[in-house]
Amino acid sequence: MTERTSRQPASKQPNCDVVVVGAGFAGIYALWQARQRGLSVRGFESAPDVGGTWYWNAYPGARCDVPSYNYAYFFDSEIVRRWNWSDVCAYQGEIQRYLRHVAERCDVVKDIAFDTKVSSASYSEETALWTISTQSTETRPGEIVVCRYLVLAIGALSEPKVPDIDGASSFAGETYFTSKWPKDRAVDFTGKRVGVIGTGSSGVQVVPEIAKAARNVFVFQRTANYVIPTEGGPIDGAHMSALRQDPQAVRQALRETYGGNQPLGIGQHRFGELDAQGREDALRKAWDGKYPALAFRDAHLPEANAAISDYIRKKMQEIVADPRTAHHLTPWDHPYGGKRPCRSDVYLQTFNKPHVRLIPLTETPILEITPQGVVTSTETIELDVLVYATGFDAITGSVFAIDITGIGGASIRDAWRDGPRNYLGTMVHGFPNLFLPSSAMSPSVLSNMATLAEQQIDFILDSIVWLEEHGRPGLHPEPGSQERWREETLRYAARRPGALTTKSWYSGANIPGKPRVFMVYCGGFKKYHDNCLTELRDGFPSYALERRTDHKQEDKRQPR
Ligand code: N01
Repeated sequence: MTERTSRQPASKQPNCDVVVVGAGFAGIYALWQARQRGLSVRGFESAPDVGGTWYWNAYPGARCDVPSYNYAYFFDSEIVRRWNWSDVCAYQGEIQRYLRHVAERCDVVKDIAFDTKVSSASYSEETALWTISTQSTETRPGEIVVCRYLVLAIGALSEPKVPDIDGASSFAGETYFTSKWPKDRAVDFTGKRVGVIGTGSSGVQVVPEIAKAARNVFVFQRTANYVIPTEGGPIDGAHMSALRQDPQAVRQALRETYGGNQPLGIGQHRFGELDAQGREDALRKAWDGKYPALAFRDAHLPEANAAISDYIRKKMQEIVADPRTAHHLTPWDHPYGGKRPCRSDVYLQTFNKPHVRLIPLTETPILEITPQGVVTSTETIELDVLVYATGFDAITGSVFAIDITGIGGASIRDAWRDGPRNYLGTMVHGFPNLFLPSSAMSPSVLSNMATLAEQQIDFILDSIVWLEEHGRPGLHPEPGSQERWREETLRYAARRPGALTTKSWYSGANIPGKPRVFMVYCGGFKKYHDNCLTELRDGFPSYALERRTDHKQEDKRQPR
């Protein structure tokens, strides 16, 4: 593939109103919402089908780890009423089929150019338009599209982390990445010696599946993570019927919660209200209910969090038979929630099988990868297959993968050199009419991403309609608003146990050289949503409003 890098002269006429990049939860809904508002749209997606993260992460065992009846669209009651999930936590294939179903029902598939990667996006102050270039391939020339509004629904976890291990490319066996799993064939592990590097959510889900067929599985773990029970099996019929009675009420209610999920009502008491026995009972009840982190109403406070962390550590060690393996699998170095916890009822149990071995890299680090396998400080482990579950250049990686320039030709890579800056997690100063759903400083991965996708796209399209109605060509936040939002994000992070002290992708710590900034807003979904509503209601007091430079349309309001 070759990449078109030359900047195109700014066109004065848009080809369409809105360009949406990405066809996952947010992108599909953005295309539909834009059409509903009478705007013309174009969509671009690098994959051959819709799905976004649920297209690419097709590794065995990939599934949602919040209930699918929550992790779904609610904007269309008929979708809620007609779609039947086969499992409380649906697997990847079913979620991708669901997204295809919604895209077809909304009739947006025709708007999307698949197999098309957007390589650059540049804003012209002269025209208040964005020019988007797509990468040319051997069979197809790149395309230039000019639009008024650009929605980058490119996901927070879509730019895979390239492992920085010496000799990685020399490995002679089969190599796979959980984040780009082959779609055209089933990978056969039967009788093979398989190494898996990485023990985050992807590693935890894929290891038990590989262990079903492989001769040997070697799990290379750098940092132990919390693994808590998950839900599974058919969805309770009564629960689903209640939810289907009034999906729009549920949609509204989800936005009033902390995390965008239906409240489970598990932790009834505050930590301080209970004696030692009461705490133990609450912890056991929450563990049995599959949500140990909800044992107490104030589970986020340090004392309660410490009790929850200890309890989960104890339960994890009870599951693993070999005490040394159990010790290494237990996360001693950070509190619960410092890293994103994993959910599985089979991962820890897999280490009780004789052909599965944990290699704790804290004791025996990887020195290099050779054609034969992985060399650690104490041994050479020969492998037929190597699976990388090494994660993503989260949140900013997908943004930097596109060459984005705003006012004065300023690059977003420069604007975010010291870490991302934006307002309400969606817009960046100096980049008018560029919208970034699921990006930095939004509730993103600490909330239900499907609830967030709908809420953010509603906010974005409401903002666009406001601009149209008020004859304003451009909107972007004031620098002061960004700073205020960044401070608020960091203030909430400081209250979250382990957020600022744990090495995690939440703060860019998994990528060497990446600025360490906590990138997730943890003030809660409701607070976030209320902030968005206030801006809309009050006419965007925290934003700069651009004027037309061609003076064709007279401004009715003074710019702030
Ligand atoms: O990635 P991760 P992921 N040598 O970054 C290790 C979502 N998700 O793909 O912790 C050795 O969590 C790294 O070690 P360390 C979810 O939000 C959801 O698993 O950096 N090891 C870590 O163990 C999740 O949080 C679901 O020390 C190396 C692992 O690789 C996010 O996606 C399912 C290494 C990476 O873990 C990312 O999850 C899957 C190296 N050089 C994903 N480099 C659901 O269930 C990295 N590691 C919904």
